[in-house]
Amino acid sequence: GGGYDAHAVQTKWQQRWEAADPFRAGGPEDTRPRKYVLAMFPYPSGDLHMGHAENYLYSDIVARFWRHRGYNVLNPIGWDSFGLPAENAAIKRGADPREWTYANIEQQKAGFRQYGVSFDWNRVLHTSDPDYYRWNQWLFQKLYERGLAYRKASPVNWCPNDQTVLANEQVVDGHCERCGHEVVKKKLTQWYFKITDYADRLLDDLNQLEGFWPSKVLRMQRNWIGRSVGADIDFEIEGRAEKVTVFSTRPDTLHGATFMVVAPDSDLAAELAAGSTAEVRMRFQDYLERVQRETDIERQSTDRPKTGVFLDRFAINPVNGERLPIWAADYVLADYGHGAVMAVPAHDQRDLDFARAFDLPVKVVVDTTAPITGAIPVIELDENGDPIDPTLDDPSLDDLDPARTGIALTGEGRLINSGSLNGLSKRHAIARIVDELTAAGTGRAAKSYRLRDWLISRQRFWGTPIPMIHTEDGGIVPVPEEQLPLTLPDARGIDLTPKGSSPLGAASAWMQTEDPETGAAAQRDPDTMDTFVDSSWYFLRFLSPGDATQAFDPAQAARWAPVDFYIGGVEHAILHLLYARFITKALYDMGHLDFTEPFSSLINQGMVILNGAKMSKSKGNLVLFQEELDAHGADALRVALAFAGPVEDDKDWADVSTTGATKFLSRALRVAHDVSSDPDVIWAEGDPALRRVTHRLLADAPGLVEQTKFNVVVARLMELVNATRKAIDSGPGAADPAVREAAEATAMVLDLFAPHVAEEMWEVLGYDGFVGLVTWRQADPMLLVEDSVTTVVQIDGKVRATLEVSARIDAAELERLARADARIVKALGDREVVRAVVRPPKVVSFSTR
Ligand code: ANZ
Repeated sequence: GGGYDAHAVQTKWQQRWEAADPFRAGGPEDTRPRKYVLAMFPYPSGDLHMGHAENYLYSDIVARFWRHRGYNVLNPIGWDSFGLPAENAAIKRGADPREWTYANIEQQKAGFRQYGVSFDWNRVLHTSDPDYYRWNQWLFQKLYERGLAYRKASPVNWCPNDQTVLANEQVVDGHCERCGHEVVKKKLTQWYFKITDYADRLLDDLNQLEGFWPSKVLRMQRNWIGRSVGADIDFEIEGRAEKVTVFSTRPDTLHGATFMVVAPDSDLAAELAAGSTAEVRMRFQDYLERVQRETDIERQSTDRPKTGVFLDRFAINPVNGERLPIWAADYVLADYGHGAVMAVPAHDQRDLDFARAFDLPVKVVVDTTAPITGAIPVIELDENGDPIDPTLDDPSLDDLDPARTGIALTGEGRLINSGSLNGLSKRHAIARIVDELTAAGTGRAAKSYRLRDWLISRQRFWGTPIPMIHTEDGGIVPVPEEQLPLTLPDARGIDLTPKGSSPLGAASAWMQTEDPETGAAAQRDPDTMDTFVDSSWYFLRFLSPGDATQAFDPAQAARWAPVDFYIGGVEHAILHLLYARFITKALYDMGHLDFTEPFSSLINQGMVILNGAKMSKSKGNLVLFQEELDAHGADALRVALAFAGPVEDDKDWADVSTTGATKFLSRALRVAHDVSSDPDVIWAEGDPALRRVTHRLLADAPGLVEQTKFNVVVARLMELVNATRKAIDSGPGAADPAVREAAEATAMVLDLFAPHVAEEMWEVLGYDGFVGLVTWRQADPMLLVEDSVTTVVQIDGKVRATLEVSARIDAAELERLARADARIVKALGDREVVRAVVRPPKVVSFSTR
């Protein structure tokens, strides 16, 4: 029992921090080693919520820890303040998205201050400030100069609810990542960033992050990039001048190709159909309309019946001159590989399903019953001891005929019916055919990726205007640098209701500009940038946030970046984290950075849930951060969350005890009040049992914090406070130096979790400065020895005393302890020791004769 006034304590220390600014990162004159700690910056969608409470607690624990360990720590905060929720809220209330956004930011700032987060408040940024998004525009133009930003007309993902296009990364299982509405395809001309140029590096560099990033995130990024290795093969087309190239991961099966399939929604299909009969054109058109209503997920589903249209056109197999009928079918996607495949039904299940549906030939070219290694077969014996013929149960190739079984032969085997490839294994056959195609000029080794270019145009208002001008003659030129930032017009007077095109397009005064070269009338680009552009480089802006001359200072980037500790939700595994990696590499290539990976280590925190369920407004089960803060104070909330379980796990608020945390904090504070020794008392004295608990915490906590086992550190702190209480009440008492030592260590380690109470303790203990800046006390290795042993002390062969000593004690120390022991001193009397035999840690033997 017995609380403490949490609010009085926290207000007092928050005011002192605000006045003294102790968490400001050191400048260039600071010679300490540096650490850059960052939690993914918040979106100002309203008050802070429990997810924020968790995320920024964890990064603050790490920041505070590194300060104690002697580092110059950068722990900045800013706001990801462009985006749809502000715009939707503004539309609903007929207000300005700007007002809504900045009011929320102010509220969140106040929330963070009340929560006691040790941010460097001198570096605050908001991505919706013109002096931030001006550098998005710089980045866009730099990418444009290097050919990494370009426009193309293409079928894009369109969210009918949000009335804007989405990047592939923002489509989750066919639905809008933001609002959950089903996404449809729409053909539009849009701006793209050429992330595919970086596909190999984005994939290969993941190896460097192994062990430093969650393996789940690494796996998701690898799958998302989705590199396939194979060959491009060129097929001649009857009645067409140009060849058609297909991508295949199995060029070894080229002799088994029996038809070709093109994506119905590709330009190629339209052209092939146009060159065919009137009947084909009609049937193709009908089919195309049907396919355009399907989602990619439906198209790739393996269990729906295959559909398609024969185009009455033919391709020629480059290795054997065979005529292959060309079909259009929805299982081939327009934007993968080349939008066309050579169909090998014997060895590809989708092709086989199609061939069986339309009665197309199936030709086996890999004998999957033929052993491909030189391994000696294991011969089994039957009950009579006779060898069982291992081939007896094995089906023959005839039994496996895919045309009859409907099962494609996708396994390993030896090539047959394939000319020069016959007898080769798959691997050797692939190498051979690639060589042969290369020599003949009809093919080459190739890779294909799942990754698509990043579509960054958005048809919404509250974002960075795209800094490009459309000239009268249809040309595109960058907005001249001296005209940047190209700022948003006042939202009032603009109809923000989503209509499928950008509201900026209707702001006619804003849209009108002139061609910077000729002065002729020209139009601005009406779209704004995806807000993931803003967050792809914000960690660099924190390093020189006020710089009006450049996006970031490369010298500061060299000092601080990459980020040492990054924390955020797993929902960004692909989106933000992939984009930030790409932009970092692009900036590296431009010579602005000396590193290629932005985040050296990454942690995904779990969620705060309630009674096993995700919290949400609609379920009415929200635990409100501000209410918890008001009820229990920052420290109890922080301790309760840190204690609730491992960082990566979900924490069920129903199991979290803020009351328990409050009790613990008042006990800790009471210990400090009870300490009656002087501040200048010497550590290294006093009750060894308590000292051992203190020093074990000092020794273990660093490793535990580095492994983000924060809950274990809190448990150990509780253990120390209990041990101290016991020492005061029923042990050596409050004046024992070990009690002061324990209280001081408690304050220092508690600072990671409950900084206000920790500062209060420190002051009560008689110190002036902030405990948040105190250097970590070194643990005494002597006190860390777990096992003590019993030493026997003899005088002239008779046992006179036993001692409890450390198992690792050395001979000199053991002899000193034995000679100093009161029983030995008494037993010796005035006799003189003429010989001492010391065998640590078990025996000391004194002889007096
Ligand atoms: C012939 C072949 C024979 C294939 C065989 C596979 C097995 P991943 O691994 O996903 O990269 N393909 C190529 N482009 C396609 C497209 N636009 N839409 C649908 N399928 C496409 O798959 C590569 C394989 O998928 C390629 O290799 C091609 O079929 C098909 F026994 O070529 B294969």
